[in-house]
Amino acid sequence: MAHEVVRQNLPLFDEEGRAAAAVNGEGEMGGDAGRGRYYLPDFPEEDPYAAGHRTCAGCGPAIQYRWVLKAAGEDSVLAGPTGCMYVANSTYLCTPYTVPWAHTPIASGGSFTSGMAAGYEAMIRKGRYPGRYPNIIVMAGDGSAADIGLGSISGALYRNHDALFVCYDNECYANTGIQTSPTTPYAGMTTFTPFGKAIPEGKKLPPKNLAKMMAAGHPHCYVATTTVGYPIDLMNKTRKGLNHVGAAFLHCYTPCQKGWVYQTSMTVELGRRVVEAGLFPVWEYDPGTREYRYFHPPVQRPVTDYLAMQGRFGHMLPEHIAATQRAANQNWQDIGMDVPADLRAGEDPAHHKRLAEETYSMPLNRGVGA
Ligand SMILES: Cc1ncc(C[n+]2csc(CCOP(=O)(O)OP(=O)(O)O)c2C)c(N)n1
Ligand code: SF4
Ligand SMILES: [Mg+2]
Repeated sequence: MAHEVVRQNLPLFDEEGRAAAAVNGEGEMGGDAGRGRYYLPDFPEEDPYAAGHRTCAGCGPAIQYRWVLKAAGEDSVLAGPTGCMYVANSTYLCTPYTVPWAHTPIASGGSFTSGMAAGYEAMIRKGRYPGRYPNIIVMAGDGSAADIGLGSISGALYRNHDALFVCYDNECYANTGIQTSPTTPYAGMTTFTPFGKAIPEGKKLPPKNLAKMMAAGHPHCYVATTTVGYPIDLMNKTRKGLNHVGAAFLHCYTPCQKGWVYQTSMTVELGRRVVEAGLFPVWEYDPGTREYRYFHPPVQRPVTDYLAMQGRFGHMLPEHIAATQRAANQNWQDIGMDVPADLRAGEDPAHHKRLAEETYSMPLNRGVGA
């Protein structure tokens, strides 16, 4: 006799005024739009990713892991391909997980997770596993999900296994010493893309559009992008992906303090600024209607507000900043937003040269001449 596979249905958190709306610290619509701090009464107390890991202070992937697992809850099983979030979370006799977790080779996150999903389905049908179908999640780095393990994740999405496939994107191969990956942004300095006389911008290529590729290539899947700057959005998209019967893919922007060189307290701030600078569009793709829904941030910033916070962009020349602003402006247009005049002006290298001279040259020259 075949037993029924009972699936979980996780309720969504109230997002009103938290992720998308413009709210100030007092909870009112205000001038410093979208930058409030919020109390979430239904925030889960359970912490399947507990204290006790060994990631760097301010590690974005660790924040993402914690929130994804808070949203998923205790009835979950987890896989982690090789990368920082394998190595730093599985030191001998020390682990932050309170749920079952397994390491997979970097190339096999998708195939391993397919096997888990098919295994649970079969065991439940045969009456050999008494529980509900668990939340089956794999969280792979960008080196794994966008590069070495891309084929195996694409295969799992294509075959539509009922699991959530997450890419925690710290825009580099962090664990082996901050090497470039396909999602490293244009001009992002890594140990494999140093800047110098021959290549002053460091990285020459634009980042691979991983999530759009996943949505276009696997239109039956729930696909979404998010960042650690929007915790409720991240947790709700986790739950939507898990509630979707079939494969779901989540691409999450997660700053790497060590690789990007910024103040450790700025991880969540960067998660907002990258969106407000137009460099990481946040959206979700609904496989039912086959439509994209784009988040329109209430603040639009010049890319310099984002770049200036990180040492990995410190070498950029006016022409490189202008090229980055052009890419951001294209993103604004692609998600249906207007490009304000000051951001359009930023497409001209002379604009940045002028700004730099106004900001630094006069006080510096005065100091030297005195
Ligand atoms: C097939 C294979 N090639 C290379 C490695 C070495 N390696 C271990 S971790 C790692 C970095 C993975 O990068 P990513 O997936 O982005 O995770 P992160 O370290 O950034 O968290 C690499 C290249 C490996 N383990 N297996
Ligand atoms: S190197 Fe980056 S991704 Fe790895 S633990 Fe440190 S901050 Fe996190
Ligand atoms: Mg990485």
